[in-house]
Amino acid sequence: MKLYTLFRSSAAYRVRIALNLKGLSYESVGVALAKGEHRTAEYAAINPQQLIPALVADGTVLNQSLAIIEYLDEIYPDRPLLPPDPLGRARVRSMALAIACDIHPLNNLRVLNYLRTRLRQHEAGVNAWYRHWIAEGFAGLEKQVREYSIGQRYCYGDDVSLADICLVPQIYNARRFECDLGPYPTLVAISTHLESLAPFAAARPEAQPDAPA
Ligand SMILES: N[C@@H](CCC(=O)N[C@@H](CS)C(=O)NCC(=O)O)C(=O)O
Repeated sequence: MKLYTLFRSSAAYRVRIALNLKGLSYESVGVALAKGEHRTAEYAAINPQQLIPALVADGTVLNQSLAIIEYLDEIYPDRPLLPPDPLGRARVRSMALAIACDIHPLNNLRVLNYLRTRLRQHEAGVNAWYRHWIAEGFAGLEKQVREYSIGQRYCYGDDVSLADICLVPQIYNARRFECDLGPYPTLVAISTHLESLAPFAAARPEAQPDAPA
């Protein structure tokens, strides 16, 4: 398998965690967003949505991190990433989608660049935007994990799931932009536990081949 990735891309980080949880080896191909490499015709031929990640698997290209992860979960069902019951799956997907659909897209590079260039926002305004949407999303998630987590080790129950795969990269982003995580002690406790697990640790940005030395 070949993963088009960037060390600090949280969507790629999700897929790296899932690949590691499934014990699948892959080759990393770095795509430098800051240099606009995802905007090239060459990359558009790989991923028509021109975002990362993209995964080459089984002779085809997959995109959208959650679609990739659910595909991997179906093809490699050992160590499932979704609970066995419909209610559990709905709750895990609710938390994963809160991050992947409601927080992350608002703080994506192209959105921040639009604020900077077209709307002429200075860096303080961009950072305030970033922190606002993290706070909005994390407030609801904190309540959910308090209800669903057993022992503050995983977002749902007592096993790793798609929600955990989405949480850890989003906490990384929040720390990178110096968001106040004080109001979300359960999210932080869960993320700290997850970060100590080998599949998560191997996927962290600093451990990637395209990370700066
Ligand atoms: N919903 C997509 C989001 C992918 C995405 O936005 N990736 C970011 C990096 S984390 C990207 O390629 N951004 C390029 C840009 O904003 O121009 C997924 O989950 O795969």
